[in-house]
Amino acid sequence: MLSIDRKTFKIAFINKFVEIHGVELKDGTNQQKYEALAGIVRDYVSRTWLKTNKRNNKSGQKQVYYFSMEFLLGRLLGDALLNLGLRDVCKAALEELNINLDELENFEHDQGLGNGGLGRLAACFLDSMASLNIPGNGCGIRYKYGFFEQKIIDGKQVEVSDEWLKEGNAWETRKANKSEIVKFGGEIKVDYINGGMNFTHVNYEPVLAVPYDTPVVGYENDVVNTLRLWSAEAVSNEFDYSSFSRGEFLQAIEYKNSVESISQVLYPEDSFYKGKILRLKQQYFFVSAGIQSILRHFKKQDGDIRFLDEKVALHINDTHPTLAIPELMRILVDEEGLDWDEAWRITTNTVSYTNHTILAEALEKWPIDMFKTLLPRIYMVVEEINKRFCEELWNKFQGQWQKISDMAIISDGQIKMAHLAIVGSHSVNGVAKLHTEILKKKEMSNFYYLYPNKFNNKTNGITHRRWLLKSNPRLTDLLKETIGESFIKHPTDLVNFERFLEDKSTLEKLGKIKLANKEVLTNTILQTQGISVDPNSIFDVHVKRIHAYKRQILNCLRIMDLHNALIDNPNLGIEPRTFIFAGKAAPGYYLAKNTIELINSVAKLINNDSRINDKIKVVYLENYNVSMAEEIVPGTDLSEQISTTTKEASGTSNMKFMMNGAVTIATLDGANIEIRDEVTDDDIVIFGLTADEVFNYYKFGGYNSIEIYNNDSRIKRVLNDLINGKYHQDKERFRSIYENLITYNDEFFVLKDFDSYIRAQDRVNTLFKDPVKWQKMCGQNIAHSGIFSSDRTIEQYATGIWGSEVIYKNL
Ligand code: 26V
Repeated sequence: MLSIDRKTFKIAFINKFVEIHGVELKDGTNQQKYEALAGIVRDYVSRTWLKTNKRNNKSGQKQVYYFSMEFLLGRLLGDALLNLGLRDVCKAALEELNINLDELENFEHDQGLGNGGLGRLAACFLDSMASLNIPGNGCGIRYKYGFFEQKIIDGKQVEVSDEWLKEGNAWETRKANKSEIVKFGGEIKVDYINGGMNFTHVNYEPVLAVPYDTPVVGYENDVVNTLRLWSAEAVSNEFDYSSFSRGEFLQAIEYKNSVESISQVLYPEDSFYKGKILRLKQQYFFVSAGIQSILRHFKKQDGDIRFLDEKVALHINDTHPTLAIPELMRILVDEEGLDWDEAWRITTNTVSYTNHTILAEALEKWPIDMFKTLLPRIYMVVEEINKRFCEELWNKFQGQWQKISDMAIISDGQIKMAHLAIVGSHSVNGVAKLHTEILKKKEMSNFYYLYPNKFNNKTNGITHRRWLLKSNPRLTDLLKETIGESFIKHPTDLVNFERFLEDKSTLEKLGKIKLANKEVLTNTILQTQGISVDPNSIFDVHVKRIHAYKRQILNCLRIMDLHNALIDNPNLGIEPRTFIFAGKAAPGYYLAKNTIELINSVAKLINNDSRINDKIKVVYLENYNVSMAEEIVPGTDLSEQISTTTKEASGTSNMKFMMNGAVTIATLDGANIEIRDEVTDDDIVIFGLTADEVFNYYKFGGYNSIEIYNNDSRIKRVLNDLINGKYHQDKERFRSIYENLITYNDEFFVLKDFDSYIRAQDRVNTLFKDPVKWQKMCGQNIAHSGIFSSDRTIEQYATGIWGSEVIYKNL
């Protein structure tokens, strides 16, 4: 932990400001002040960073590399200050200069290099690895444009590119001298030498992979790990100049553009797999660069390649980095000269894989032709892996041709990345108990039968440092006051808070904290949306990616129903509620975009309906991102986790809300089940179909949404309202939603769960009426949230998968 006093900090800040901007502080803009502040924090971090690297090199401890196409970091300044233990000093020093730290922090652009849960999980894991003193590094892509910015115009989502690097990035360091070459296309020349085969890649297109390193600061422990993101650049000497000299100017420019497009933009889809060649290029690009640099470093430290698996763990976040398996094989066999079996032993012992979804449409499968043309040598390696795997299957499942073809890595003209990931790694994990059971018993049951020991569960987690200490200082102070500070290093100590829940004054304080956080949110809603909401109303929050399976439509339909009920009976005994939505839809996902438009139309009608006396309000917050979540979560009363059971692998916002004392309304899906197990049925509101019921419908059929429509007058009314012009002068505007529910038999059981959801919401209404009871529920949620810290998750990965030591104590 750094010990820097206020005065030193202040002087360092002023000096930094002048140094980088060349003007006096009093003449500077807030943007410039932010940059100076980030600059000094970077300086403080750098010293520890260097020390950590040196220590790691010396200790020879196992290194973990977390490969992910996405790292959704959000802002870094606040986290760095918190983890360095400098937040209070910094705040005080800036105050003396009449600068407000919270305001300055807003000048940092969110680092939005991820779509949602999977990318944010990677970011939480980095924080936990550093804080637990695990030598763990991230490896990914430095997209020039992150996840698009969402504008809501006339109620509709419009995508705008995210120019997050426009003002520069204070945290990254370009390491040009650590660049690697990644080879695409071309042909493989085979030579037979001394009875062995030698493979040479010729006529390929080289791409220069340049790493940018970002520090990952551990919590008050003198550890700074590294996130390495790769940027694609043209290999200048070899290509540009030779082309220039031959007068092939355009060709040189074309080459440059095509190369740079690789790390240009993050794909904004997170559930519909499309076999885009550029995405395959992105995948090989960062995996190959990452592995080459890991091995280069390993050998520089005198590592013996035959013992790689003892010193290195490579983790792949979903199937996106699966090419790590054939790439490592290629290097071990072609470049290191190991025989296949030894290379295979090392590779499978080194690689482990996490699955994050069972949605069939998200499974990655690459067409052979595309794959082979782009990655000719890698394709040969995958073919060999497949051949040997199929031999294993033939021995095990003699005559069961269908099963063998179902399990093959290459079949139907495609390469199945999940199969390659399972076969080529020593561990396959799901992200919540139910999800892992579904993988074992259903989605991957054939593989589970073959390799039962590979499969394991690691329920997700969130870093309580960002999602409690940083984002909810008021609650953090109350917790410190009551249970002391041990929960910071041992989050399960939050359970001590349970004892204080009999104490009226603690409950009152809890209520006041929530109100204060809701007031902040109220203000943001007014500033950004021009809607005035009542902070004393129930803040009922549904924020996440917009997807049919997450069922924003179910929520919207019950709001429409509630509005009907209020019109019919203005004296309806409901607590005032503010319905808050936020989230982005994939640009090509029509139904999701239509859902956003519907919510906005419903909001417009309800917010302007004087008959209901402001009892309910609906808000759609534009451009949901990590920083916005940090503001919304602490100000939430009710957390909506209402996915169709079996579809949400885990969910992580459910954990964030819980930790901040929101009550959850949920289906028994993903980690909601484990949250229920922690707080018991008393302190969560559960509704809807169970997993078994859903599977039974899949197996035996029998669900008929029209029947429900015909038998439930409330449903009939709200569904008819979708297409009778009530919510849009163009009656056809929401036709797709209607058709989805009626004509296409409601794939996600929205109508089936409708009644049970409404009754659950009625229970919420009753509970909220009794503030003492409600605050107790909130407190119970906080007290039992410790297990959902990603420190627990990472400790399980470290001991159960990676074989790395976990050292808590400060160095
Ligand atoms: C999938 C695909 C498929 C094709 C195209 C691009 C693309 C990009 C990302 C993904 C990942 C989707 C899976 C995902 O985000 N799963 C979420 O993972 C969270 C962390 O484990 C988990 O909490 C969520 O329940 C799960 O939906």
